Amino acid sequence: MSDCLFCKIRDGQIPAKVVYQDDTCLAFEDINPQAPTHVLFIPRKHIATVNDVTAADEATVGHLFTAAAKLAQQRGHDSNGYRVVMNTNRDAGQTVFHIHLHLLAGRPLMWPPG
Ligand code: D5M
Repeated sequence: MSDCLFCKIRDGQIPAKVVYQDDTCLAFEDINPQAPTHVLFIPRKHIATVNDVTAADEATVGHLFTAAAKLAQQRGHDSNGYRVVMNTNRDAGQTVFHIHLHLLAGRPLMWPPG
């Protein structure tokens, strides 16, 4: 999608600190980190919100979780713990309409999140 911020990061038109990429997804540091580790995992395919995920996208979306878990393990967060979250629409505070899995770790994370 031409005016999507994360599509532009995917295409290299906007810089980002990319920490992982493969044929299905891209992961980069959040510009406004809320924890010592705050990485966003996006599918290469543009999907605006979780409401737009179809059965055909299940492997793609599942892949975001395995990629995030792998990075969490590489950074040593698997034993202390981490959070993966995907915000959807206004009440959840979604601001970029290309789905992204937040990986947050490196400090105790409050629950409920607010
Ligand atoms: O999360 C959207 C997230 O995207 C939010 O944590 C900031 C982050 N963001 C916004 N612009 C950039 C750029 N240019 N690089 C890296 N990260 C960025 P949401 O769940 O939609 O509220």
